[in-house]
Amino acid sequence: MTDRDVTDLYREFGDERLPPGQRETSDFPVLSKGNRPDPDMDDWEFTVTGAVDEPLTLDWEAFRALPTETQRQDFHCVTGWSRFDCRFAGVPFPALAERAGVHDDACHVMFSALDDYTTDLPLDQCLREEVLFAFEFDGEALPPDHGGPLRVVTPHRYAYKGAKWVNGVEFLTEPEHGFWEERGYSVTANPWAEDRYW
Ligand SMILES: Nc1nc2c(c(=O)[nH]1)N[C@H]1C(S)=C(S)[C@@H](COP(=O)(O)O)O[C@H]1N2
Ligand SMILES: [Mo]
Repeated sequence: MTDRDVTDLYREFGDERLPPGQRETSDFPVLSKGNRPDPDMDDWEFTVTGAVDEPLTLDWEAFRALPTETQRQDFHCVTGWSRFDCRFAGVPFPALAERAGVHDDACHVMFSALDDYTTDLPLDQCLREEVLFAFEFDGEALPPDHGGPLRVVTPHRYAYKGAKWVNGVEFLTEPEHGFWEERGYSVTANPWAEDRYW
């Protein structure tokens, strides 16, 4: 498995690794809107729907057969803390997109999760190697509180863009908004531009 350090991606967006208005913490706080789901992995399914050539329904074994990578990434929460050097292993978003065959007119993505959380991002912000469907953190299975068995991580965006307990991706031809985006959080969520709310 390749091990890639993507902690320098901030250079694309700003001068400092720590985005403005953030403070660094060595903890990994847990932020969830509700209860933690506890899926039975024999029934677990991941779906890819919308503007694709091949809609997919993958069980855990099929999902884990996708290409994987380990990355060192930073994690920026919109409430003001950042955690440097998280090691996540997962499936890069572009690998999943390629497998499904995304239509040319797709421009946006909706992620959905087992706790009914949803979050959306423009497609070009998802088609990046560092957007991972992560199943491992620091060499161990991703802890349930942090979204295990599977979550999204978005080191170039505030962490609310990373759906914990993710179980579906929909490719959209028009933007739609997710749980926090409907409640006034930024759709773009660039930490170096402090796109927090709108
Ligand atoms: N499914 C789901 N994903 C979620 C959330 C949630 O409530 N449900 N909270 C989001 C928010 S607001 C943040 S800051 C991060 C927190 O991730 P953590 O609990 O691993 O720190 O998860 C995001 N993903
Ligand atoms: Mo958050």
